[in-house]
Amino acid sequence: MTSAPDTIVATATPAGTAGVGIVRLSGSEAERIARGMLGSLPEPRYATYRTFRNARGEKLDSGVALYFPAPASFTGEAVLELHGHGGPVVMSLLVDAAIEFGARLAEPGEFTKRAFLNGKLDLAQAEAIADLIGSGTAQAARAALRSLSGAFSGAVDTLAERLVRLRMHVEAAIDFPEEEIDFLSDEALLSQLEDCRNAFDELQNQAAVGRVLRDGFRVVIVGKPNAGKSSLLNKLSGEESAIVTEVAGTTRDVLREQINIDGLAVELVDTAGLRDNPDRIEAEGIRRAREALTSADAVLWIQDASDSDDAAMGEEVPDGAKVTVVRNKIDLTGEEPGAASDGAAVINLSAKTGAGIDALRERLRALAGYENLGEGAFTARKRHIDALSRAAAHFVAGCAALDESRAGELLAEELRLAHEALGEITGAMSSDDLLGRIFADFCIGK
Ligand SMILES: Nc1nc2c(ncn2[C@@H]2O[C@H](COP(=O)(O)OP(=O)(O)OP(=O)(O)O)[C@@H](O)[C@H]2O)c(=O)[nH]1
Ligand SMILES: [Mg+2]
Repeated sequence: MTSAPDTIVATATPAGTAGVGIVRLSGSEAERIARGMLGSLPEPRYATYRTFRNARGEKLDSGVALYFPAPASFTGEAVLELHGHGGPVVMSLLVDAAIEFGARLAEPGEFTKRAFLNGKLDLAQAEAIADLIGSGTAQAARAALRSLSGAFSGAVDTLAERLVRLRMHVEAAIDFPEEEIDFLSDEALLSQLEDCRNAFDELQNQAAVGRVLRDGFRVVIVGKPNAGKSSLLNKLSGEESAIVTEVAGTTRDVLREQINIDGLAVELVDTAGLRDNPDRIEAEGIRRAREALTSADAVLWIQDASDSDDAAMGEEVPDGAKVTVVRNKIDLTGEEPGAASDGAAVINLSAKTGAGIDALRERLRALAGYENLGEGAFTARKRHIDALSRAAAHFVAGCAALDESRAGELLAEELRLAHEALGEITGAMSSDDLLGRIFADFCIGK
């Protein structure tokens, strides 16, 4: 364990007034500062009632002091917590006193960073702390807690294990080329590659859902003017936030509403109707609508079912977007509400009466991967998704190199890069680790 040279201090509770406020210190000087501010060191891990004083011995407050000697603390360093009366002035007096005694103000996230540096948490777990604190729904909080307790890191480590075994296999074969090796006829290798590919797929899917749990699911509503986009936004959110009129071109700006579908945080985005020859303001609205489309997790293409001209989806929707065609105003056509195609890619509904809205909610849950969440869900971030897809891309490139040119060296190199990218998620693996593993497992030279 490395002990940081300086001792940091910060208020751990939110700014403002409350019954109790907590000032936290961490670092090698925490013990000395505790003696200074409290008169003597409290018994480790016992709540001890004390008077809190500054360097001149002036009484600042009194309350409960908690002392955690290193390494059995959140940061792995000596930690002192002062639970005082929760007012901003009291808190800043306590922080100032700790600084007089030699602490310095902590940077954002520095306590958690030290916990990471001291091996108390890996990177994904450290991030999960912030996600747990910031979670917007109970489901997101539960998922963040699972990440914090290591569910995500564990899954990443399991995949990394597979890559390590593969690398050992391939690199050992390359290092001992006495016999000509035909990788493509190596059944064990091929089945390991297959397992690895499946493991990548599964983890990428889980992480994508985890990202949605953390960041929410962005649903962009587009379509021709007057199709009923704003009416649908209002119906789904249960509020009259968007202006609805029979005038085509009513919405000219991008409107956002947060809704919660059974714990799934959804950001609904209403946009200006897409049409040719708009006026200047509307043209800007249409430009913004197109921009919103590029960041959509799902797109709702609204059509007026009572208008036979409004059928084409146009080329507006980006490739690969998850599109649902919503045929609105079925109260005018008498059509059946609900899914009108396999997999509910087309849904009949009425934003006016609400018929068919439940089918749309169901569809959005399914698109978000929310259906098969189960108890195993964990949160993930864009950083993790990016690292995962880079790792997967290297893995796939390695497999392709093997297929096309039987190039074991290229496979080995891509596997190394895949492993490295995975390691970024938890901040875990270095090439030294791998060398250690190879020597320990293979006893080369014996
Ligand atoms: N009968 C019926 N009328 C609807 C329904 N949905 C919307 N309308 C009407 O259609 C008209 C247009 O609705 P809006 O929600 O403003 O349509 P929009 O797509 O947002 O239109 P723009 O903002 O101009 O692009 C309004 O007069 C609504 O009352 C529906 O389900 N049934
Ligand atoms: Mg509108």
